[in-house]
Amino acid sequence: MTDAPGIDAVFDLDGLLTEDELDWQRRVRAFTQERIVPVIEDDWERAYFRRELVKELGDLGVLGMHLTGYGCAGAGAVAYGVACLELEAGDSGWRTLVSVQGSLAMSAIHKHGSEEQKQRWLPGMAAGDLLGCFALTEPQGGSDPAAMRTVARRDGDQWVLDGAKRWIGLASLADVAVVWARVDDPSGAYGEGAKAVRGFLVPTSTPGFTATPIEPKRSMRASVQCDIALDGVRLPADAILPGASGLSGPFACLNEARYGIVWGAMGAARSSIEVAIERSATREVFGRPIGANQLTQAKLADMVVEYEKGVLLALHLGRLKERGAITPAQISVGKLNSVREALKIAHEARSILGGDGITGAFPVMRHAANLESVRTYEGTDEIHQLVIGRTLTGLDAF
Ligand code: TGC
Repeated sequence: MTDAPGIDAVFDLDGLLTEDELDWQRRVRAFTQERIVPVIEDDWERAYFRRELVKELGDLGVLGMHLTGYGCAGAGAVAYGVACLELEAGDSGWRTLVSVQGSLAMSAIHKHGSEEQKQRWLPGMAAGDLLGCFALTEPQGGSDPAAMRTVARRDGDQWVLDGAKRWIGLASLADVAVVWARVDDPSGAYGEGAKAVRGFLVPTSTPGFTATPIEPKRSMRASVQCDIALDGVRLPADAILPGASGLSGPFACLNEARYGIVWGAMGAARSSIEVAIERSATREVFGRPIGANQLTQAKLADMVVEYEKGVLLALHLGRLKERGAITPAQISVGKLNSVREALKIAHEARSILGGDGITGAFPVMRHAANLESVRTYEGTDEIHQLVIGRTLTGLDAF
């Protein structure tokens, strides 16, 4: 370590947080430093998912931490965001796990499930004893869920699901999959029109459900993303989520996950900046530390400016969310900005590290590679630009 004052010398985010939020920050940061950082380079290199950490994350209270009841912590939106930032400072894959479990799978059950479904699944998921996944995206593309082909057919008092999903985080490890499918029910009893999109809770042990990890990946290597095949998956009538009809059901969950990314990506950015500052003070070229050069200082300054803007935007969105006043277009602004700027910051940090920056001795290439996934899932840059564009103009350009 060096004596370089670091990011906090310019700007003190902590002063804007409550005691409760600071407590979450301290605890999740300690977990990340003790349990993720020491092993992540090796895990990432070997494409190894460290399953035992899931239970530890449950014990820490971060799985579904922003939900209330059913063993969930009932934390505020900013506390959840801060936790995402700290986890992603370790690795995007671990923040992704918390997003998939808490913001997507648990949130779908919490928002749209029956009381019985909530009692059955949520306490075990909050504790980290059960894993969930969220199966929306299909092989033909993720940007247009309205083109969904997976079908749920009513057969007597059962549902039968057929179709395929792709890029589904944790699917091969999950106990339950939240599967979105187009209901083939001419009676119209399960949604206005015969083809409403509905959610189903599918225990992954159900015959006909297969999840296969997608390999090899050059990103998110310490995490698991899968193809899912649904071949005549038979479910009881009460497997349907009663509270969601239409695409607004899954989109409401995507809002939660996208919000977490607004904060999380800034964690990868902070980690990249910290290592660049450290290196600037210790690496000497032309007889002095590289941080004494104007070009290096300009890079560091620009990185910190974007980091601070990103965190302030995340905090603003968090406070709006806590008041119930956040809109999807605002979340799009945050997701677009955070991931785009975090990627630029990681690349700039790599340039400050020189050749060493491409090695596994430093985290920046891992962050940059992971952020390519984060940039693509939960709405690409282009999708968020078009959501913002539609809000600005009132014109749909999809
Ligand atoms: P549109 O006509 O705009 O909307 C259809 C219905 O949905 C409602 N809605 C929303 N509700 C809540 N939150 C939002 N953000 C919403 N956006 C739309 C809307 O009000 C409407 O409701 P209703 O009741 O009137 O029917 O639908 P559209 O097809 O025109 O939407 C266009 C677009 C591009 C915005 C949408 O398709 C979109 O967001 N596309 C991107 C989808 C996406 O993010 N895909 C990636 C999924 S990532 C994933 O599945 C897991 S990744 C993590 C992992 O598993 O590892």
